[in-house]
Amino acid sequence: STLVLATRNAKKVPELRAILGEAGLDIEVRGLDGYPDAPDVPETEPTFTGNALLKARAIAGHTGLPAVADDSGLRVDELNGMPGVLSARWSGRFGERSGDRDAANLELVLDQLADTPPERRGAEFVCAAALVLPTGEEHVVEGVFRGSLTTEPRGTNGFGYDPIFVPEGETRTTAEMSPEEKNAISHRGIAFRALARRIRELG
Ligand code: ITT
Repeated sequence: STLVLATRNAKKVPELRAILGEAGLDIEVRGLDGYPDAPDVPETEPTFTGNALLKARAIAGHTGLPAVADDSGLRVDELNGMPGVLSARWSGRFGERSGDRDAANLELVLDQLADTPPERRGAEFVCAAALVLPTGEEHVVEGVFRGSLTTEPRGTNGFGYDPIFVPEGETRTTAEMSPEEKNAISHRGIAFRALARRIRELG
């Protein structure tokens, strides 16, 4: 069988493919590359779950195939959970999908925490993953990844806030880990593995 992952982020497709494979599921995962007319769904909901469902519903409707979408972001304790669902757009550099945008977002968080000591630099990545079937049936799961924020960016792997995020019990940032190491413990890894279990239960 086939499912479509509703993302334009090229790093997410191989990750879901690998996780479904490890779960023993023989499912072809397609990105949106083959669907140039797929709607670009604005993330207008106030929650990760709401946005993941919006995207998955739109792509299931467009393709007629089961669709998975995820919405994710960083919640910073000291900033009362911000940037949260605004993580991709935090610095106001709307619409950019370049490393520049990521760098601007990360610098803004570091600036806002300039006076915050190490013991109050806690943060978590959150990922909601939604599966919508052509029948309209919907499933949502969530993954949370606790850690703390550095004062300087370190590492070149990953994307977004990875250069400033150190997982609980680690000394390296997630940008200093291999993709496999990060996926084994990350919010998206947790959510996608939970989704794989859900798919297996569906048969
Ligand atoms: P799609 O919406 O097309 O899937 P996206 O990259 O914009 O792609 P999100 O809407 O889930 O994905 O936005 C997540 C933002 O949160 C992302 O731009 C990063 O700034 C941050 N983020 C999420 N997961 C992250 C991770 O694993 N490492 C670093 N930053 C992350």
